[in-house]
Amino acid sequence: MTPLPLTLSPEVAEAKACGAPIVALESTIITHGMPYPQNLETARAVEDEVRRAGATPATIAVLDGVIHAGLDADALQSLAQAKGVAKLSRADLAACLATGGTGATTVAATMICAARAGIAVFATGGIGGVHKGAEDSFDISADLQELAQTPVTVVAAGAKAILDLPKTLEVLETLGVPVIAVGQDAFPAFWSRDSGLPAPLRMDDPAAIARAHRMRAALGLPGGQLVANPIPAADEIPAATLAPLIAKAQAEAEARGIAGKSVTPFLLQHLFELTDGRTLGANIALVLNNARLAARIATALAQ
Ligand code: PSU
Ligand code: MN
Repeated sequence: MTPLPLTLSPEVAEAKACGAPIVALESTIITHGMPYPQNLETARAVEDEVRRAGATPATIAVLDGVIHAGLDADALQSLAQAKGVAKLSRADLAACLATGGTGATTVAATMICAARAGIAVFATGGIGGVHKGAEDSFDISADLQELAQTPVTVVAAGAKAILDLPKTLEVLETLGVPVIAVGQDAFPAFWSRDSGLPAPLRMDDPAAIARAHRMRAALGLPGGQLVANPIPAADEIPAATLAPLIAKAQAEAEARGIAGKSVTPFLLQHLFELTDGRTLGANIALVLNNARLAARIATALAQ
């Protein structure tokens, strides 16, 4: 059998060897989700936040045909500055590895790589989901299917508010993915704390979330969990402020015929411009908040 080209950074290898808590982090948020240099500053700050909370960060990307779990400073820097980096989801991973390529991993691809590296907890900003207008475009993120089949607990501030959140929750329910709100009953909406939709489940204790992760395995169920952690109140942008801007960005994407992998990066960039950078500030705050919670869940899981 072809061996999997997977390498752990020294820090991650050591944590694994002693069973210490590890938190996976994705790289598409760096290459496609935020502009330079805030993307690099955020990637570093998120890693530091995980360390401060007592866990080891493992930022995941594919470099020259090898999956890396844990990136050194040079790799992080070059990914953050590179233009035209491939955005790798489940469909792209094997081809990229087989051809010696380089690419950033989405939530779906990061979950796959984390699972292969033996990492059970992953923090990001917001997962992909069902896009507005999906009844015509059929644009549904591969992140949802991945949550149904790969056993990683993903901490996110809900799904991005550019999405059709009711449909996203319906698909997650159909796929049997537990969606667990933390500290409130409502499903959060990325830059805003409340989507106006109830979350199917609520758990306020990281240890309970870790127990539920183990219990799924005990049941023999594949797949992970979506932990929906609301953005801190001080950093949120009210949903009512964003709604007309999201509609504007959405209309612009349709007018320009943006499709496929480009949709999410286009909408995020457009909202950044329409809010004079406010969405970026909120995005950074919510990722840091998710990193802290993920470290606590990973710590509970390691005990
Ligand atoms: N979280 C963020 N910003 C991002 C993403 C997540 O705060 O840019 C990325 C993740 O990699 C996620 C992807 O998997 O957006 C979703 O892309 P798509 O809708 O094309 O599946
Ligand atoms: Mn898509």
